[in-house]
Amino acid sequence: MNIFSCSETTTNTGSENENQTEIAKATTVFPHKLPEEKPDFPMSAATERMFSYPAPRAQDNDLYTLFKYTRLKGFDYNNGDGTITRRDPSRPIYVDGKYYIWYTKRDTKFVPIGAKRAKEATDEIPSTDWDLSDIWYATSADGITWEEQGVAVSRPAKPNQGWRSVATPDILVWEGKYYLYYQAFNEPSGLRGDWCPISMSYADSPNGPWKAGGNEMIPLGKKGEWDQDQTQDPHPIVYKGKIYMYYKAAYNKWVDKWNTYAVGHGVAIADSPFGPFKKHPLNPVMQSGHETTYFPYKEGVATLVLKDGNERETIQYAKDGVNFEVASSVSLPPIAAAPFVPDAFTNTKYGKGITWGMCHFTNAGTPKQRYSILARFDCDLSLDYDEPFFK
Ligand code: AAL
Repeated sequence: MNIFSCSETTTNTGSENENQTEIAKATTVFPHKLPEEKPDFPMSAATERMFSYPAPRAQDNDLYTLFKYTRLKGFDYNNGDGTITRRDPSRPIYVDGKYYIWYTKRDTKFVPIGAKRAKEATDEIPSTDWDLSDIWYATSADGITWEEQGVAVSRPAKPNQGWRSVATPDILVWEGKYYLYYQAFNEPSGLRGDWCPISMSYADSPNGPWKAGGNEMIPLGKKGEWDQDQTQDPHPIVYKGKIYMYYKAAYNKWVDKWNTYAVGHGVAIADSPFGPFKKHPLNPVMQSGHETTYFPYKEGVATLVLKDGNERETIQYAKDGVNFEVASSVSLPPIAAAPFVPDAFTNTKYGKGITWGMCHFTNAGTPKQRYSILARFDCDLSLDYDEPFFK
């Protein structure tokens, strides 16, 4: 069939007349052998778009993958009664023959009552799954069987920043030292949305001890700015010789108007782990997704865009770490993905990508006993991979 002489499939350029002219010009039959270059004749929007992808088959696109999930061994959840949660893991790092991860751990007498009832939260009753939490760490030889080592950073005494909950950590290795960035709450999440800025603790060894290194590392935006209520999900990489800290802020979280809720990501750049982190003038650099997952890839940065927004379930790439474009769309991506990124902190000029990491599954348990579990994901987003196992 000559698809370009069919009136319904040609580009609509506006007026009836222009449209007729376009249709009249569209007489070339699209060839059976796919052209390598974009042809110079009128095409439908979908056919035009086809030439902006690296290959016709998604499977041949380096930034396409399927995901496989593995249940972890070694973590106890009180038989799933909802009183223990582990979620929002950091990226694993490999030190002295072991992988290390840090994560939010809530171990409370009661189960969370939910953000909408945050006013009823007490010192023992959490509002959300990440309220009344501390940052714990675990080690593993293979990324599947983990040994929980204990608390890395606990909630400081009231009224210090983070007294209510510390959660959602990620790690930076910089000049031989370790820096944990995490959300620090001074109120039960849900009271004013999910209000919190980011604090930092640092140590000479991944085993600690961790010293308080600063609060409001990425200050909240001024009233009216997109990140006025929260700077969350800190996710540092070393890029162009500097610390690029990607972070998240949600618009209108829990105002109960879901048509105005959205998630944006920004990047703030620093020369030292202690800051100051300077927000990029083009923030937000991403307007879809939820938790942050950014890794050096080729000369730029790639990101897994999850959960929220029109571009949810895509992998995107920015040659400059700032201006992201959709590279592929994926199915069942990991939530709160925290990949093992061997070159996250090496200031690589050509990022190699990722093959596995940690993630979480929320809403385990019954509706009244909700909690989250950590899991491992495997994927094929690495340039080093000779034998793709999913293609
Ligand atoms: C997430 C993250 C942040 C939010 C909450 C806990 O998965 O985006 O950490 O505050 O949900």
